Amino acid sequence: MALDRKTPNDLNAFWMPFTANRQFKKNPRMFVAAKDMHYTTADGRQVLDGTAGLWCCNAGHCRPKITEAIQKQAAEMDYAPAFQMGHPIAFELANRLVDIAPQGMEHVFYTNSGSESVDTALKIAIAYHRARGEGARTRLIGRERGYHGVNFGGISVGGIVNNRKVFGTMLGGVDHLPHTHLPAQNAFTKGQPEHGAHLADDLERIVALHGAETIAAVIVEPMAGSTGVLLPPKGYLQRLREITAKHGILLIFDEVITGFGRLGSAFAAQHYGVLPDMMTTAKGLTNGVIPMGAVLTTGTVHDAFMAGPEHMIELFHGYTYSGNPIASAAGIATLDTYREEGLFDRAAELAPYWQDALHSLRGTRHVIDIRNEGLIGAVELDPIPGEPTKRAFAAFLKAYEKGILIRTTGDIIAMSPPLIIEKSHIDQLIGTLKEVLEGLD
Ligand code: PXG
Repeated sequence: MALDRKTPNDLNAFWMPFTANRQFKKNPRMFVAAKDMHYTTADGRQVLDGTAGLWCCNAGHCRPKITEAIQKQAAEMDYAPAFQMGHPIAFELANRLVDIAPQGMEHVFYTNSGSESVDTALKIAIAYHRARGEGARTRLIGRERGYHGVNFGGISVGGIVNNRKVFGTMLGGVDHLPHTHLPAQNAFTKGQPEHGAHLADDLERIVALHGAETIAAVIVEPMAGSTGVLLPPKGYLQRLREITAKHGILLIFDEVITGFGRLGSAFAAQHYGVLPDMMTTAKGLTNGVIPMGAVLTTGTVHDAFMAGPEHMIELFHGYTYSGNPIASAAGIATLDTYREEGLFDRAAELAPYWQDALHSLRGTRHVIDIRNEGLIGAVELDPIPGEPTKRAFAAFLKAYEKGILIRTTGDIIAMSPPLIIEKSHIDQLIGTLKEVLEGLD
């Protein structure tokens, strides 16, 4: 009974991820239960989930079909290897993923997280070129302010300075495109901004600098989430696709956040109408319930490996838990839930209401920009001079007190509610946030 255990005895042993540990442990915030749109706190309060956990519980919390699938699979076959052995459920999930993916995405490589999906995709990119006799193509191009998880490949191509700077030299041979945030031209744009497609042309400069024949892949989030919701300017992704194709460079979309309905389509690739060569996913794949990620590749990428003697392993890569049966069961039940409840369409239908609600915060104290797409929104605050992040974190704490869960990064408040959200919840979320902001120093 989770609710009986109001406070664990000692908070010292758990070194918490991406957390101000000392501050948290002096004044802990604990969730002990969740259902649909709400968390229950240790002191019995209901908190409206404005962030789908960490952008992952797209179907809401403790959904019966997913819970039952996990229970059933745990009792039937808990674990089976996927190296040189198989189990049907992982194949079934792969087929189901290909069914909802953009046409051309034909294969699925399983991982356990977004970070592993990213590192897997980067490795596949380099090995793909080598398999085709272009072994000099080893460079990887990311983008400033990009978030691609926390493993060494991901932080190397990533562009979030705090996630990189204390971790040494990382991967060599990496370069970065400029980010696409142009507040002077684009502040308060609803949806995709007009200005900035030309920033994709910087890839031509990078190609000229290094030589196309040394570049394996470009990886970007089609919509940058973690850095504070930066949308692709109109035409930007199309231009990236054209330039990468022209130079034989693979294009990887990191869809860890944008996958599974967040923007109103299964994937951002469909939403924006641009087909990459690979897509990295995690989070919403299992509704966040069991750790699982997947890299989707085109037939061309996959088929390049299917040469050589048939008894040979084609790709020396994989994880003990790749395609774990319980995770696969959770994945299938999650996709069933999305489909049966029409949640991707629901996100698209609610998007205009969400957009209007968010932009009603324009003019509220401290607000210097608002950005949105699908069921994602960001409200950027004017930082306290000399004390960046402090104002947004104060908003987060106040919001939690008032019964809503938001996320902050720097001085940006990000929201990404479960796709089952009702209009009344949107009103509560935005109304409470307005009160919080008006009350801040
Ligand atoms: N790529 C992208 C685009 C992500 O957003 C990862 C990779 C890494 O996924 P894993 O499963 O290894 O964490 C992410 C993760 C936030 C926040 O508040 C975002 C993420 C994770 C935690 C918090 O913005 N994104």
